[in-house]
Amino acid sequence: MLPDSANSRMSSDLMQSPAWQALEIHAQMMQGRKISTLFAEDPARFKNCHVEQDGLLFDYSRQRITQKTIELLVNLARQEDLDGWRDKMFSGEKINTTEGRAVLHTALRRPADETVMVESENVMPFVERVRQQMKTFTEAVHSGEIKGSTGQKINTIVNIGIGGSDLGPYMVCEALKPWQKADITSYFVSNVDGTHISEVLKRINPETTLFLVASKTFTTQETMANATTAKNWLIEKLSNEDAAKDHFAAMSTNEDAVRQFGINPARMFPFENWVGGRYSLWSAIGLSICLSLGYDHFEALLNGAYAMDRYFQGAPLDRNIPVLTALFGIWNRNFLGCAAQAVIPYDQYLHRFPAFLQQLDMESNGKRVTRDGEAVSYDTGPVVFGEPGTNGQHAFFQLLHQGTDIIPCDFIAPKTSQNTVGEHHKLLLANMVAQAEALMHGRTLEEATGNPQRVFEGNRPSSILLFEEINPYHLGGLIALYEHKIFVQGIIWRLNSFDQFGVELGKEMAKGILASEGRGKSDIGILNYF
Ligand code: G6Q
Repeated sequence: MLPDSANSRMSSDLMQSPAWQALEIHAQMMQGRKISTLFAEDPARFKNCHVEQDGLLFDYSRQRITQKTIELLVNLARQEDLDGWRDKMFSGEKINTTEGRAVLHTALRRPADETVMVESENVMPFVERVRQQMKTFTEAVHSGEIKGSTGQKINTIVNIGIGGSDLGPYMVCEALKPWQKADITSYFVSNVDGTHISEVLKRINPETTLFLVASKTFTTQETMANATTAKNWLIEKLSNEDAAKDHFAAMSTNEDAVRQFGINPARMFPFENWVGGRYSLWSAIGLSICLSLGYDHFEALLNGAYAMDRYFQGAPLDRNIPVLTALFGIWNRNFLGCAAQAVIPYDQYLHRFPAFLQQLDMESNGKRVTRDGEAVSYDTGPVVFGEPGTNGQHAFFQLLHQGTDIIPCDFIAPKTSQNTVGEHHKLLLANMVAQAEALMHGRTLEEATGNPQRVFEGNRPSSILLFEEINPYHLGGLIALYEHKIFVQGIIWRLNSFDQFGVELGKEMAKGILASEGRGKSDIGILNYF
């Protein structure tokens, strides 16, 4: 039960609250303030506006903020009881109220000897049992102890899943390519467009392939269609009705459906409904990561995330990287009016990170009703998009520099590259810093020798996240950082970040349309042309 003061606060409008009002007044005072002037006024601005933590440097000196802004934003977080909500999440309270579920992706990376209670049961023994199941299976596949139905060693993994059961593991496997097992090739199939599975099936050998069906519900239309196609293909190619039992595994919460599909229950890797799809790469859904990279690297990923969890729980709010990134996001969205957020990794291996983050952020906080069911009167989650630098520079950065919208950027880079070739890494990092500086300084009409087309208004905010290197440990930390950023923003916007009713309407309508096919003329014009 929340204290009374909190209850009365919840029912009043966030925008009328003291902390929000103080920020409104501050925002008026900050109008017209230039980031470059803030630098000129404080030669130690970089020193004062960065945090170093466990191989990560967070430079927020190019945000349009002062220490006062941070103080007021922290007040807002306190007013919304961030500490209390954070503790509730970590301790297994059912903060996903619309679905009546705890939110415990953080339990998946905790050491086995810790205790996390859900409905008076410690979930850690279950978490550890599944981790051991994943480890044993991974090692048996790699050693050749587990073979295909014709006795051949498995050398190909095909993960079939979509949304949260695809984007996370796929992004991680791409990001950690240098750790990929030399004798394993991994594919990820998600789209119901038959092209996706067909292009993979063209390239693989049924005798040496293991299909992983990743689906929390095991009812998702796209995944079941792709899994069925894969199963039929396998049976036909191997002329063996039973082949699926040696060539399929499942990661799911739905044991009955897995059994019905014909997958050996011993090859089912379970997880619980307190793991949301987009937060599930740490669970059994990460089996494709284990098989692609080795269990030890999956463990390092978990450890990196766990270290970030501990830091998020313990660091003071005004020095806490996930909290600060969230607060700057709130400042930019609600007080500077920025409707989008770009995420630009200067690391080719992170090329799927923006796509992963799009789901994590937009599915979590793309909502217009509070956790109490009231319509919000303020803006919530921004549009999140990105591409790796430097590619993005030659594409949409035009709009970032000279467009009519101000779009804050997060730049992410490793200090050390996994591939030291000539001067490439120097060039890469120089480009990143140049973009951040150009966004901030812009170019005046005078500097542009009177040519208005060449004027950049500047004063556009950005942050830099600089990692020692992108390895399994730091990638775990990076993902957890963004998970917590999104959590903090959801708390401040008073949302339930852990449901996703917005993706369901279209799914239901697709079913209806499919069922109506062949029943004569449709009211939906385009259908008459299919
Ligand atoms: C994620 C969403 C969604 C989900 C997919 C796949 O948070 O809920 O992206 O992950 O729809 O669902 P299944 O894992 O149940 O197939």
